[in-house]
Amino acid sequence: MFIESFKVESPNVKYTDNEIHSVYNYETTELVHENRNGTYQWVVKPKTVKYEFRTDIHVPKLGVMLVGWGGNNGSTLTGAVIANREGISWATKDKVQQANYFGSLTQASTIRVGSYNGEEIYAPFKSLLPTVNPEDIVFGGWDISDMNLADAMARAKVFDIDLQKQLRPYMESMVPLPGIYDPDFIAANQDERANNVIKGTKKEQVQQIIRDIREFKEKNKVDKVVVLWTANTERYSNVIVGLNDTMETLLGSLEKNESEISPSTLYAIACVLENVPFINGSPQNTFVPGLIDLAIQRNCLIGGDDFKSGQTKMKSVLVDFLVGAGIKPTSIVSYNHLGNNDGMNLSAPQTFRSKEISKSNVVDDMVSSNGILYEPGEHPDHVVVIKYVPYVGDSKRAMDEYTSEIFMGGKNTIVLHNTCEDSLLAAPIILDLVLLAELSTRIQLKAEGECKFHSFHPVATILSYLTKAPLVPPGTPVVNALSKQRAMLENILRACIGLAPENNMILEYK
Ligand code: NAI
Ligand code: DG6
Repeated sequence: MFIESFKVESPNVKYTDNEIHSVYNYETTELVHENRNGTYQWVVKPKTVKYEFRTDIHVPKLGVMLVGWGGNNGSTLTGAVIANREGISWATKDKVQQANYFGSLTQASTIRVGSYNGEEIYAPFKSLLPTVNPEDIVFGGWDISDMNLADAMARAKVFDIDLQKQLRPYMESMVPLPGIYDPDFIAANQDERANNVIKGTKKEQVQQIIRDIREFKEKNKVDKVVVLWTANTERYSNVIVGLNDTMETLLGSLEKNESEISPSTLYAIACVLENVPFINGSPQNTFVPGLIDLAIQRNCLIGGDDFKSGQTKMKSVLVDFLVGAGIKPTSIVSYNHLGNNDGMNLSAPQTFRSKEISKSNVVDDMVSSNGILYEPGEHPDHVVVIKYVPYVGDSKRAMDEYTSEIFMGGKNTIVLHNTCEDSLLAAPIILDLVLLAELSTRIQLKAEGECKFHSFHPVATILSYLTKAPLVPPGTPVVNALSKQRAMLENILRACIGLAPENNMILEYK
């Protein structure tokens, strides 16, 4: 059964006019590897840590500035939110289609609240805590192409033509601000698109981005801004001691106009200096160590990398299932072909390499979780191929072959073929990223023994469900398995309203 909303009544939870305050017992374990009577053994000690959470319930008026606003993802997300807001429906050859948010965790998924009269009760994910309504977001942003959003939507060829016609009047007047362009970081084939660029030194470019954010905020009367990179995939920046390895060297390199600071890092510097959350939806290492250092020093949220939309999402489900079932994946081969501008940009070896890295590291945690199947250091063969095929446009084809060793030397091969518009997978993920990033900046926590409440670590691991290569603070485990990432996010939000983690034990019926 589905319910729209609920309220928690507990001595551990207090709702005031300003916040939800919860006291939460975090049940965890402490591991000790100790010498007992001459032999080392692992000892596991269950442990409870008391936490307090405070969530500000004032939902701000939110501005979202997309870097690459005029691209396929940017124009698709903007059009989709308008279509939902305006209640637009359109004729397809099959039926009259209503706008929806399918594919968005926050807008279209549910959480289990409990059982009632023998029935499982579910509520919207977004009913856990007050979140911004997507339809209240003001969109804006930058693009190195000056095309207005209506023409950009037509260029993207993602939406049905009847929908495009209805959206055009809303989107014609939306024109991206000039962007930071450096041909050294993206494919040469993007050059003819770059007719809307910020001039000047790198420092001047950062200053312009800061001015843009301030003016956008002022003009649209928004309380908060989140910036998200959905521009072209860049090549990796070289990480060099003295250049970008610390906050000081990175800011020093900015002063010196060093060529190795990528455009995405420049936007990120501007955002962190302005205390505006910055999310990277592409695979490149925007967050060089110096930038992470800067974000930590300034306590400004950063999150990334690379939207986990299709093939990789499936991989982080399937490999988790196989390894969790005691089956040993030994070879994973993933082909993609696509014909949109992203595909064209990825046809250059350096940008492809960034994508290859983020698509390939995704099974590491699952493989290393099972020392029965894998020797230390052993890995499945894992190959990723991407080809540009203009004819298929945004309708990406992903083909995967998983070969595994099963019982008694047997072999199992699973083959998947997925076809769908890439931007229709990515747009709802962008929405979730900005909504959850905003929400997480309203949460404060304090563990027992800490004297002051503080925000989450600025490197936002809470967003990992939505990214292929989750950015984590130095020394933190990376979790790629999709079910664990979802559980982490959901259970943290549950803790904020004093609910236990979803443990699926259903003991009341055992
Ligand atoms: P797109 O090529 O259609 O859009 C990118 C836009 O960024 C273009 O309009 C381009 O002019 C603009 N741009 C490039 N450099 C810029 C800069 N420095 N400043 C401002 N604007 C700039 O690509 P699409 O399909 O929208 O994808 C965007 C990014 O998202 C790509 O990096 C892609 O790899 C990544 N991504 C996409 C996924 C999907 O399912 N669609 C999933 C995962 C990641
Ligand atoms: C080729 O794979 C193009 C890429 O931009 C991907 O479409 C995108 O990163 C989505 O990847 P995945 O693995 O999540 O489907």
